[in-house]
Amino acid sequence: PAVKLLADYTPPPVMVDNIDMEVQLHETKTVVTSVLTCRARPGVSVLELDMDSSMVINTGSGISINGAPAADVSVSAENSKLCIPIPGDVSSAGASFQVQTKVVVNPEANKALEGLYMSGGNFCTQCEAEGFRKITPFPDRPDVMSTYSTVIIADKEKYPVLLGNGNLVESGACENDTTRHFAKYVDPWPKPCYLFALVAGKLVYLKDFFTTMSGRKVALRIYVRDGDIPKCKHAMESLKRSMTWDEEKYGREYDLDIFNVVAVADFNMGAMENKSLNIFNSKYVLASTETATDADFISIEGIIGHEYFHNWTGNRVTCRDWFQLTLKEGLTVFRDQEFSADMGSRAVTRIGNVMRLRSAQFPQDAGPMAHPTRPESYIEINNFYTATVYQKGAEVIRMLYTILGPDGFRRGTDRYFELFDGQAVTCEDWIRALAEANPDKDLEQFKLWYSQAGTPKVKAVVTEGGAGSNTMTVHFEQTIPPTPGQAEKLPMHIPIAMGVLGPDGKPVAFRVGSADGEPVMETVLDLKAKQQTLVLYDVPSGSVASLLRGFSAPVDLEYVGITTSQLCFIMAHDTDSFNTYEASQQLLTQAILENVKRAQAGESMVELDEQIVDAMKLNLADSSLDPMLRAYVLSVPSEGTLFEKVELADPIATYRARKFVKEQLASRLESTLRKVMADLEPKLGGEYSLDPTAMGNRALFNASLELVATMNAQEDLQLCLRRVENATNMTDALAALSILARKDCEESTVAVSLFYKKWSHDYLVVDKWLRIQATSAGANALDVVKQLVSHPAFDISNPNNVYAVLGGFAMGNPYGWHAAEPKGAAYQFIAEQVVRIDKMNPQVASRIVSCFTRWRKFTEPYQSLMKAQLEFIRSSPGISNDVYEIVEKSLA
Ligand code: HT7
Ligand code: ZN
Repeated sequence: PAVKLLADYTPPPVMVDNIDMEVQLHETKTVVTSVLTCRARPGVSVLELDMDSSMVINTGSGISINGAPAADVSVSAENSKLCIPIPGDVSSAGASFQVQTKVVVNPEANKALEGLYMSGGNFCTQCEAEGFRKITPFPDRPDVMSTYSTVIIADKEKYPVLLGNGNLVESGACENDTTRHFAKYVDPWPKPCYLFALVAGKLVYLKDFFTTMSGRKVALRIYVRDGDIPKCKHAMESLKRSMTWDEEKYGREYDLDIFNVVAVADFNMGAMENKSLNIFNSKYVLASTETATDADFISIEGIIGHEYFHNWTGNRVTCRDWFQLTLKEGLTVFRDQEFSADMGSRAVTRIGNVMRLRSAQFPQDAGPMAHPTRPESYIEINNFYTATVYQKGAEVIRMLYTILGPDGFRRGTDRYFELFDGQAVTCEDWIRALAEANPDKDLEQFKLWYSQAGTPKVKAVVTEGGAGSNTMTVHFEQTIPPTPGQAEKLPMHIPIAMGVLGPDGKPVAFRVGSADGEPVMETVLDLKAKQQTLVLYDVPSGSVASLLRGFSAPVDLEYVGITTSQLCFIMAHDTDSFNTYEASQQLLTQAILENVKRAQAGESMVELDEQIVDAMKLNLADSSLDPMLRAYVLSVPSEGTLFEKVELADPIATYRARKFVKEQLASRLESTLRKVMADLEPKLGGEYSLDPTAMGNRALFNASLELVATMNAQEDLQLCLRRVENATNMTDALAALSILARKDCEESTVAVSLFYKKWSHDYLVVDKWLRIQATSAGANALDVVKQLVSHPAFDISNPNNVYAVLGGFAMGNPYGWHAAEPKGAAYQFIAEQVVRIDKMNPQVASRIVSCFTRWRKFTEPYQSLMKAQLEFIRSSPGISNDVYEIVEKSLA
């Protein structure tokens, strides 16, 4: 397959200023007629339109230019380009000309869920990144921006609701066929074709309105299947909060009279920001207390916000080419993270962001798929909707925010919109706008974050009294590991936020750089050189430095020589909540890794240090702390993050050591845990609330219950069972179910079956039930997963089901996945499923095949057995480019 290179970019030979579409919807034969108003660059004599082999086109009579049949039209060898010669008189002097095409497509046969397809009996579309070419021939690239008018025509009974981008300008019955009706939409804002959307079906809606800052009234509607309206309230409230927030924080107002959201059950990703017609995976819209967890409510708010924020960062200002994807995604993730932080608890939101970065992006940055936030080459762009482009991309924006400060950053975004509204631009353009608005800042070196892959490692050595009395010297050294295609790296610009805790645990006011500098409580060091030293003055002896506060840069920090007691001290006293959490995670990581070595050597494990137990007790018992933070501090690092800490990971020894430490926490903290649960109990009843404290209380109770349940006392198992049966909210029911699903006991069997009986009518809750089993089962997980795949509730063509069962097993259950017997049986099963799914839906298959990417990370026999399955997939006939790219790069 062809490799696309950023270096090969050239501007579009033909611009399309406007497109008029007519879409005659039929399940198997939809007819799409498009009229493109084009302008060719001088010297361009052939109009090349992207198309897809699945569409039927009559190159003889199906195409005309300025009303006359086009001559010598050809379709390129792989059926991917329609080549239409432009007669000389038509394109002379850059004049506009009109090209009409007519094609037939088959939505019902489209199981790839890209282009026009059917979900639950309704028509819908997904065009990002390159799906528009599956609907109509078009220069399918984001730097071709056009205005759109769309006439949608469909059977009136089966598809009463017809939705398109922009404003509805006309609708009614079709004159020539009374069984059909039409709706015409006009979108006045020029947009790239990946933002095109249409929906037709039997849908009902929740309506509301929003008055913008300039006083315009915008109609808001959320379209769902009959019966689901009561579950749309949270999404609607989130949408209104997003609209207000974007006005207040960025001065961005919504620009049309209507904003629609549609929920569909079959969707490859989370949601899509189509202009004024966002289409969502229904799991990110529908929520009620009974069916959705606290985490679901938070995700819905974040994703509704994310897609809405794209209206400015992505839609009004878009990407020049797909290499620039992080321009819109990194910035929009940063915006949604900040929105969530403002709506809930800032500290807790930040910890969640970093957990996600570390569990998904750090491994990617250290493996064969590592790429810069702005990749330089790809085979299939759908493979680059990655944690690096999204999550690391958001960290890049966050660092810019830290470097420029809130006011400088806002000046920069204002300048960005002022310069580039209505254009398709690059990451360089973004930095240019920020730099123009902040002439005192130099962002040149910072740009390396866009071009260098790999997680920088920062070593910090802290010494006291180095340059005189009452000083603290912090010496930093940065190294960036080699990544595919990038052996050597230049030092990066890394902002390191830091503070100091005095010997009494109180924050210290210190001076930076000279003894007569201004006293500050916190500073941000611009680490730019490979090695750099910072001297802090007025620091009392016995103080401890608190480094990388708030995780101010996406780096792997090694605080050389920090002791267990200093980490416990930070955990107890730091005013930076992120570092409180971080200290606990480092302490637990060290304890687990020590025991991994012992497990490998066949030695007995060492108990948890008394200091750690005491620090944990202190945290647990401190009811003045945010309960969610207390729950996070108690959380044991995931196996995935532990694997990253060693050269070669032994999954079984890691599992055993982690389990041991968890049991240690449970038994050594038992009385405190039980007291916490007893104190929380009365606060948990009453009306369900999404207030951060209420959510934190539930999280802390459930985290405590999970720990005490590791001791398998009958009364705790019974309590879990009762909670599965009687909990009035899904957060508590699911937490209890996941505790039991990990065990081999009577209560577990009963809980799993009664949960299904209770919820079999709700496909989103059934999805949770599928995932919990796939992620929780132990050594018999492969058998469990095989049963789930043949369960009537599982549909292999539904991405959510596949991600829940196959993704949950291969990427969310390290023990079950690696421990399956005979060794490698689970890998073989998943490889076979990948090949099967790839025939229907390459995007989903390539997400699942990523479970093999890090095969080199594991000890034998795991690595050889995983590699063998990659080779099996590579040799399977007809694999898609999507899967091929991941497999080939993994094996390289
Ligand atoms: N911009 C969207 C990314 C996307 C997507 C969404 C649904 C299905 C397939 C997709 N391919 C790419 C979603 C977002 O980041 O906002
Ligand atoms: Zn996005």
